[in-house]
Parts: sequence; C-alpha cells; structure tokens
Amino acid sequence: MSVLPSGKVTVVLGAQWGDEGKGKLVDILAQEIDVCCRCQGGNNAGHTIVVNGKKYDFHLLPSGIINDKCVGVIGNGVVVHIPSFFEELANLEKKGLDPTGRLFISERAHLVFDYHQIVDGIKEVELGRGSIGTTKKGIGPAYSSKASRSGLRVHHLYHFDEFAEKFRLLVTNRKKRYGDFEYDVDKELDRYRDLAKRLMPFVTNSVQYVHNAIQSNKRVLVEGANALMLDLDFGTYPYVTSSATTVGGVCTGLGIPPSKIGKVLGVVKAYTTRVGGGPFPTEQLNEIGEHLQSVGAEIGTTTGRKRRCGWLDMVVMRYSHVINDYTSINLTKLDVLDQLPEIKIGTAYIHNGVKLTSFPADLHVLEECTVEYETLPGWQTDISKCRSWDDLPENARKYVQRVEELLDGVKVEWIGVGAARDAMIHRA
Ligand code: 2SA
Ligand code: GDP
Ligand code: MG
Repeated sequence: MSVLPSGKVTVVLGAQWGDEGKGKLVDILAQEIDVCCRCQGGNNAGHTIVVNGKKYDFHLLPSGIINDKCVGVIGNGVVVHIPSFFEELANLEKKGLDPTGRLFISERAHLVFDYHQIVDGIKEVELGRGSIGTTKKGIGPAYSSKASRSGLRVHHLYHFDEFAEKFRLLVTNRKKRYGDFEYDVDKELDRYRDLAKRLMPFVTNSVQYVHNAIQSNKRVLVEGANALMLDLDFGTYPYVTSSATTVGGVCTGLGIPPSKIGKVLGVVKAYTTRVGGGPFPTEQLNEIGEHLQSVGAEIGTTTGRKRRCGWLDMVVMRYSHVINDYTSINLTKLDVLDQLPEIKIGTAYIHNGVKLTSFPADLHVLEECTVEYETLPGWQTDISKCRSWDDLPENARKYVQRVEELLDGVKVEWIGVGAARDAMIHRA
C-alpha cells in the first residue's frame, strides 16, 4: 500500500543545514508518484542517488524523474541557469535517462545568468573573512534581481528583442556596482537566442499544471533543496541561501495552497553537517569530526568542498519542527555512526547560565552559547545490511527512539543505513 496520499502534495524537506539525503528519499518515494517538483533554489543544490551501483547527481532537475513515469516540474520559485539545465540533462542522457517530454519549467521562474555567477564571486571576495561560502552559482544575485524587480523570467524569452534590451541594461547596472568585469554581452545574447529556442518545449504554466495534477488525484511530491537552517528568514542569517527552504516556500514556489499539503517529511542526518561559512554549535573540530567526514564521505555534490561535521543538534531539530511541523522523519546515514563507542546528541544551548528556549537570531548570542550534550552508547556493529527495525542492534534502536523523544514524539519512519536505494528501513 502506498505511504503517500493522492490528491495531496507530499513534501520532503531538509531539516538541518542540507545534504541530509533528501534525494535518496525522493527517489524511493518517486517509485509511486506522478509528479515531482522543485520549488526553490537553483543548481546550488546537489542530490546524489545511487541505483543499482549507478550514481546520479541532480542539481536543478527534480530527483524524482529517475522514475520514467514521473513528470518533473521546476516551479516559479526556482532560479534557472539555462546552460546548466541542458548540461544536467545531457549528463543524465549519458546515463540512459531521457526525461524529455516529461520535464517542465515554469514560465515564471527567474533566470540566472553567468554575470550573476561572476557577481556572486566578487561579493564573496568583498566579504573577505566574513564570506558566506556560497556555491558561486549566482543564486544570491539572481534572487536579488528578482526581489528588486529587475530580474528576467523564462517568459521574457518569448520577446527576444525586448529581453536583449533589458539584459544589456542589467549588465550595465551591475558593472556600475561591481566594476568592469569581463563579460561579452553580444556573445551571451547570441547564446541565449539559441538556448531560448531549445528551452521552449520545456516551458509551461506550472501553476495550472500542478493544480490539474492535484485535482485529478495524482500523487505530487515536492523536493526541497538546501534546508531549514539555510532559509533566508529562519536560517543563520546572513550565512544562508537566498530562498525560502521551509514548507512556506513550497506554497509560494509552486502556487500551491497550504490546504493541499498532506505530509511534510523531514530528512535528518543522524549527525550534522554544514558546507560553507557560518555558525555550527555542535561542530567537532577534532577526530570525531574527521571520522564523520571520512566515513560519511561528506563532500559537496556541487562544489566538491569538504563538509564540516558534528553531533546531532536537537535544538536545531526542535526549531526546524516548529517551522515545518514534520509528519514524520527520515533519519539518514545511521550507518556512519557504526564504529563509534559512544554517540552524543546536543540537547540544549546555555547562554549566561540560562537554557535558551529556541534557536537564537543573534549570532553573537549563539557564539556565546555552550551546548549541553547527552551521551548514548554506540552499537559498534555494521548495520548496512539491516532492512527492518528488528534487524538493528539494540543501541541503534535506542538512539533512534531517543531522537523521537527529544523531538516531541515525531516518528522516525525511515532509517537510512547506506547510500543505495534499498539501504533503507521503513517502519510502518
Ligand atoms: P548559495 O550558493 O548562495 O546558495 O550559498 C549560500 C549558503 O548555502 C549553502 N548551500 C548548501 N549547503 C549544503 N549543500 C548544498 N548543495 C551542495 C551539496 C553544496 C556543495 O549538495 O553538497 O556542493 O558545496 C548547498 N547549496 C548552498 C552554501 O554552502 C552557503 O553556506
Ligand atoms: P541531499 O542534498 O539532501 O539530497 O543530500 P546529498 O545527496 O547532497 O548528500 C547525501 C549523501 O549521502 C549522498 O552522497 C547520498 O548518496 C548519501 N546517503 C544518503 N543516505 C545515506 C545513508 O543512509 N547512508 C549512507 N552511508 N549514505 C547515504
Ligand atoms: Mg546536497
């Protein structure tokens, strides 16, 4: 029986700082869904899926399209770098996957241009030691253009001469602010004349498309990118990405009313990782962090950067749950903890001797906090072949149950024990 409701939207969201393994859960659920949508972010995201020993990396395209019956939708809230879209498509084709005819882009989606990427790099240099550690994919500058109402959207390509005029003006303005960076506007416009033609078969009114799918009782799934702690409003600002990575971003990024959202599935790594700059209270700058990094193969899918690693942080998780109200959780990469004799969980932040009631907005406060930990015994057993709850060693089950208790009883419905599609335990 399906675990997903039809006629309702199921949402998969990263509950920490990203790279929790959302792509893998989406791929598993995609076996029974009709439409898989992206609602925010761009090709800064990186979702790795392993099927029958073959590795697929998704950045801009929804991971669900690995199921050849699943339609992919890139919603209005996504920012699209068209050359990267075609590059990703070509890479998938090389691996025998051709989603042409079942992949659509919203005509309202904003475009990311190479000059946004150049500006992204310049801004990072300007910030010096306080740099965000962006992926340099132009995401922040593209969303800035959108918010300042000067951005160009997919439908602007319908009227190419008008598009070209606006484009020239945008580049001139950016050069006024960021200096005369190297950028051949005429060459770029020639390239976009061709790209626009190639893109047209993919362009659709995604609001109506998704609405019709829901109305006709299809199973629709939304794949979150980045994660709650990278949200523009709720994350560790300014060390965040530039989109709404919460359940709210699903509604605005696709035009879906909240009443149509069914389950909200939170993906939580059994420890914590973060890529780029910014605070990370449970980070382990020691052999524990190195162990998690190497055993967990914690390397950025998009940039190849080493991910920072630390213990699971339940202050983050409770805050994340307040904002997204998870129906259930997929605890991933539990196998990465296999060898540890003991495992810690961050349970509270103490500031000036007082326990904080929520994740603080002020990063100075965060810096001054100490983390209170609980220590659990490890299981020191290989769990990668476990396929049911009863297969897990007792201490692994206790760890999972403790996470549930610390998260107001939200059920851990899936447990990841390896990268492959079948390395997942489902608790009915
Ligand atoms: P940006 O490029 O403006 O979105 O960067 C702003 C911050 O958001 C972080 N960010 C990410 N964090 C984790 N994973 C991401 N995707 C890739 C992956 C990252 C990679 O799956 O591994 O390959 O490095 C992602 N995308 C953005 C980023 O590190 C900044 O802290
Ligand atoms: P996403 O951005 O949330 O989709 O996550 P990423 O794909 O960037 O990073 C997660 C990484 O962990 C990928 O390389 C996955 O193949 C891998 N992975 C996912 N789940 C598990 C798991 O349960 N165990 C192990 N060992 N690896 C996993
Ligand atoms: Mg990722």
